[in-house]
Amino acid sequence: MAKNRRDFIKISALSAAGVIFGGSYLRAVSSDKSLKNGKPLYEVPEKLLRTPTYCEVCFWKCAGWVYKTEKGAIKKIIGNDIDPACNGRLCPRGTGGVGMYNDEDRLKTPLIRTEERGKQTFREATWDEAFDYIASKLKKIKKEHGAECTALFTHGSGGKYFGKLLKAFGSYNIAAPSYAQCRGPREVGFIATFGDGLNSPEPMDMRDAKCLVLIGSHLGENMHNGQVQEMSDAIDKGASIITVDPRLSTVAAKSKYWLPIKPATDLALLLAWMHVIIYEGWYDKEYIEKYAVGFEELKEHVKPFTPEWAYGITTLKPDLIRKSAKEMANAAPSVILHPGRHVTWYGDDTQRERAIAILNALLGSWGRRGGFYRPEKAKLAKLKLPAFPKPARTWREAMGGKFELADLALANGVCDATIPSPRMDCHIKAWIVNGTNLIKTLPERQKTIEAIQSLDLLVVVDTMPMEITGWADVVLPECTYLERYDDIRVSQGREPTIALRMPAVAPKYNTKSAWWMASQLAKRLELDAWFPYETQEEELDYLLKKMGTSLEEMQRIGVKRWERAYDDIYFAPNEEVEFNTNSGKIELYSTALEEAGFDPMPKYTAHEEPAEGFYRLIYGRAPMHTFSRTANNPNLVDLMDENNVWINPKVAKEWGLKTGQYIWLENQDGIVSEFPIKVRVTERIRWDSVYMVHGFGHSNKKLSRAHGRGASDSELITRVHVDPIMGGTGMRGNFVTFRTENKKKA
Ligand SMILES: Nc1nc2c(c(=O)[nH]1)N[C@H]1C(S)=C(S)[C@@H](COP(=O)(O)OP(=O)(O)OC[C@H]3O[C@@H](n4cnc5c(=O)[nH]c(N)nc54)[C@H](O)[C@@H]3O)O[C@H]1N2
Ligand SMILES: Nc1nc2c(c(=O)[nH]1)N[C@H]1C(S)=C(S)[C@@H](COP(=O)(O)OP(=O)(O)OC[C@H]3O[C@@H](n4cnc5c(=O)[nH]c(N)nc54)[C@H](O)[C@@H]3O)O[C@H]1N2
Ligand code: SF4
Ligand SMILES: [Mo]
Repeated sequence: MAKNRRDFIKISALSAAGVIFGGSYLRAVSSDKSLKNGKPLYEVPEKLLRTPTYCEVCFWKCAGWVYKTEKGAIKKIIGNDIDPACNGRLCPRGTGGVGMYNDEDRLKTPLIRTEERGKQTFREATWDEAFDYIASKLKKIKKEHGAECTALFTHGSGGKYFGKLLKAFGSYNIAAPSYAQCRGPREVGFIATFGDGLNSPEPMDMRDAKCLVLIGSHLGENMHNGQVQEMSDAIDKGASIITVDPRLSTVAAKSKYWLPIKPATDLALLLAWMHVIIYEGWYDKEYIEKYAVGFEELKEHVKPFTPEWAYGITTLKPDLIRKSAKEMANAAPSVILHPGRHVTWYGDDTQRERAIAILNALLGSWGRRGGFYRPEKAKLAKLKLPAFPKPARTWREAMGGKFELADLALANGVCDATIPSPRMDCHIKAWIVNGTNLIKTLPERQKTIEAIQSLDLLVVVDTMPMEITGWADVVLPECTYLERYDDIRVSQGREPTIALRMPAVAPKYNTKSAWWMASQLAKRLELDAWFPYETQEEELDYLLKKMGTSLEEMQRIGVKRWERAYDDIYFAPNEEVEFNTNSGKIELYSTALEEAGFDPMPKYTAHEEPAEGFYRLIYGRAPMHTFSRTANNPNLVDLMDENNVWINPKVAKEWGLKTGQYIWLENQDGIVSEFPIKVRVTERIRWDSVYMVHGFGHSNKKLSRAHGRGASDSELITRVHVDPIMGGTGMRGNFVTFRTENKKKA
C-alpha cells in the first residue's frame, strides 16, 4: 500500500494541470490569499482579468474562474474556492478545458449537407439559410405528421433551450443518454427502495464515511471532482475502502479489500452480503424496525445465498465475502455502498441497484452521517410563459406499455420510435441532437444509423466535427462554454448553491450559443411567446433577481451559497420519516415492482459467458478524458493520445501478444474494430475479460488529432441486454477476440 494514500489522487489531479500550465504558476495563483476571503476580485497581480464559469468538460459542472489578459487571451481556468463541487480545484480535464476553445478543428460556421448522409460533405451556409431550412422542414413535418413526430437528444447545457423549443412546438420526446445509457437503473432501484432517486451530485456523505464500498465505480479514473476529493479526505481520516472490480483499478490498488469478481456476477455477491449481514445479526435492528417493511420476506429470500453459494458464481472466497461484510457492519451507519453512475451493464441493472439500496438500508446508512444525507437545492426561478401544448403522443406509445417505471425518456426508446414499424402508425421524422455524439454513445450503432436514415430532418448542434455531425442535414456550430452564457447551475448538495457561466471571450469564428439558436428558431416557428427576451443577459438577470441576487452580483462572485432552511441533513434520533413509497417506509420488499410484474426482491440470474477464445469487453474512463468529447482537445491529447487494451499475461501468452503491439478486436458478431489498438499486458485484469477506455477510435477525418487513434468500444457493442424494468441498455454482454491483421484493410 502506498505511504500516503492520497498521493494517487493528487498526482492525477495536479500533475496534469502542471503539464499544461507549469506547476509553479498554478500554485502561485491558487495560494493567492485574496481569493480565499470570498471577496470579489476583478484584477489579480499579473494584470489578468477573471470571469466566472462552470465547466462543461463533464457534467459535474465545477464552478471556476477564467483568467485572461486585458487583450482577451485566455491564460488559465481554475476552480472557485467556495464551490462545493470542486472546492477550488479542477480536475485535469477542467484545467485543459481551454483546449476546447483553442481547437482549430472546431466547427466554424453553419453547414448544410450536399451529399448523402454520413459522408461529411457540406456547404457553408449563413445562419439565416440554416434556420430557414430547419423551420420549413419542421413546419412540413408538423403539417403532415404532427408536431409530436419530432425529438431532441441532448447531453449538454443548451438542451434546456432546445427542450423548451420542442415542447412549445408540441413534442415531449426529450431524451438524454445520461439516463438509459448511464444512471437510469440506479434511480429506479433507489426510488423503489427509498422513494427517492439520487440525482447529481449524489448526496453521499463521503467525507465522513468510515467505510466506502465501490462496486465497479472507479473513482480516481472516474474523476467526478468533489467525490474524488471527499473520498481522499475520508481515506486520510482512516476510512477503509472495499472495491469490487474484475480489474485492479486505481482505487482497488488502494483498498483494504479488493474483490476481483467474475464480471456479471455482482448480484450473487450482494445477496451473499445480505445473507451474512442478516444471519450474523449485523444489521441495524432499530432502524429496520422503525423505517422498513419486508424484512422477514427478505430474510427468507436470502437464506440460501450463503458465501459458499456465491463463491461458486463470483470466484470470491467465502472468507473474503464475510470479512468485507464485517468491515461494513463495523463502520455502520457511516458506510456507503456506492450506487455507481454508469450502471447499464447486464440488463438486470435495476435489480442490482435495488440490492445495493437494500444493503445500505440494512446498515442504516440512508439519512445518516457518513452515509446518505438529505440534499438541498436552490429553487430555480421560472419565466412567465404560456402553457405548452399537449402532444398527441409521446415516445412511450411506441414502447407498447413497456418501461412504465422509467422516469425519463429513453434515448434508445426514441431511436426505436424513429424506425418505421408495422406496429406503429407514426414514427419520428426529425431529430435535434445537441451535445451528444450518438454514434459513439448509443450501443447498436446499426440501429442508430437505421433510425437516422429514416428521418426527414437531422439537426446537430455541436462544437466539433464528430461522428454524429457527419449524418446531419444541418450542422449548427455552438460556441464553447468559455464563449457564452448558459442556464444558472442549480445543483443539489449539503446547501443550496448556484453558479453562473458567462462568456470570458467573444465567440470565435461564426459560432453562437444554444440560447440564441433556439430563440432564432422560435421566431421562425412563431413560438416567440416562449422566448420573451431579446438578450440572455436580460433573461438571466430577471431569474437571478427573483432568486435574491442579480446578474451583476453573480458576475462578480460566480457562486452563491445559502444556508439550509432546516437543520435536517440527517435523520434526527427517533425522527418519524415518511418515505415516498407505497407503504411510506423503506421497501426491502418492493410493492411497486411487484405491481408492475417484476421480482419484488432481487434475484441472481446467470449471464452468458464468453465462448472459447473470446473475452468479455469491459470499458471505463481515463482521468484525462471525457467520453469522446475530449479526444481531439490539444491539451488533453498531450496527456493521453490513444487508449490501449488490457490483457491478462496468461491470455497474452496464449495468443503470443506483447505490450506495445497493435491489434484489432473482433466481437461475437464478427464486427472488427475500424482501427487497431495497442496491447497492454497486465496482471491488473482478470483472464476472462479485456478492458479499454471509452471515447477513442474516432472515424471523422476532420479531427486532426483524434482520427484513427485507438479503438472504439462503441462499435464493438452490437448486442445489448435491455433492462425489462426501465429500458436501460446493458452494454457489457459483448465479447471480443484478437486479430493481428485486419483482412479488410490488407
Ligand atoms: N460504448 C460506450 N457508450 C457509452 C458509454 C461508455 O462508457 N461506452 N458511456 C455512457 C455514458 S455513462 C454517458 S453519460 C453517455 C455520454 O454520451 P455523450 O454526452 O454523447 O458523450 P460524448 O461522446 O462526449 O459526446 C458529446 C458531444 O457533445 C459535443 N460538445 C461538447 N461540448 C459542447 C457544447 O458546449 N455544446 C454542444 N452543443 N456540444 C458540445 C462534443 O463535441 C460531442 O460530440 O455515453 C454513454 N455511452
Ligand atoms: N475522467 C472521467 N471521469 C468521468 C467521466 C469521463 O468521461 N471521464 N464520465 C462520468 C460519467 S457520465 C459517468 S456515468 C461515470 C462512470 O463511472 P463509474 O460509474 O465509476 O464506472 P462504470 O463505467 O460503471 O464502471 C467502470 C468500472 O467497472 C468495472 N467493471 C466492469 N465490469 C464489471 C462487473 O461486472 N462488475 C464490477 N463490479 N465491476 C465491473 C471496470 O473494470 C471499471 O473499473 O464517470 C464519470 N466521470
Ligand atoms: S470534474 Fe473535471 S471535467 Fe468535470 S466539471 Fe469538474 S473540472 Fe470539469
Ligand atoms: Mo454517464
